[in-house]
Amino acid sequence: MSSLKLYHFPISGPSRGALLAARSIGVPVQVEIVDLFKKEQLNEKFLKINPQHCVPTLDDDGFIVWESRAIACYLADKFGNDDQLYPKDLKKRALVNQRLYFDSSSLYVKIRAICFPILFCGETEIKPHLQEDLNITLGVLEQFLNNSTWVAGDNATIADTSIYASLSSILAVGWNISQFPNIERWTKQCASLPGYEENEEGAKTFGEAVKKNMK
Ligand SMILES: N[C@@H](CCC(=O)N[C@@H](CS)C(=O)NCC(=O)O)C(=O)O
Repeated sequence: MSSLKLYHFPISGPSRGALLAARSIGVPVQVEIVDLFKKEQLNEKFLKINPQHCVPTLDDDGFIVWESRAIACYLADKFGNDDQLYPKDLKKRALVNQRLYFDSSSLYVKIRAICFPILFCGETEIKPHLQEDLNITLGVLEQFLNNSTWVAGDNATIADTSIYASLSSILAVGWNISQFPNIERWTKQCASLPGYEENEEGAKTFGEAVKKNMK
């Protein structure tokens, strides 16, 4: 019997992104918590599994892969019941990939730039240029949703689970998205994603940890 283990920390947006994808795919994963606040990612045992010592990390019967979006793609390709979550059609897949890279290289990066210094470097305020930078990126997400129910088409894909996991972190900090009506509509829709509540719990803890350090 094969075993699928996800090394996970619920406060981490990328980690929640991989789990949210697994929940949508419907594949059972055994979740093993790596407590980043206790620096458990630096334990010798975990370093042997992932020398980059980050969560999420997937172990599929000895096959190890990390990077949340790579994990989501792998799980969807291997265990998806159909190709709705990660289309096989070249152009549809390219659009999902584009949104995944948008999250990985832009949205998540801007959110991290705001939250990391407050969580770990003693800062107590959000710098105005970082605030503006994130809102510019949210403007792009708003455009994706102009004529599209989900971020990459008419049904939810792993681009939605990834982007929602990122966005929910900053929403939990109290980010105002009232100037982005499409994003507001889409975030409400995301409540229908399997694993939504579990994601919200982790995002809430993340938001509280950031807010606790803010003036
Ligand atoms: N691009 C990676 C980011 C992973 C990442 O940075 N994980 C952080 C938590 S949000 C982590 O494990 N940090 C601990 C460390 O690097 O030692 C992904 O999407 O999986």
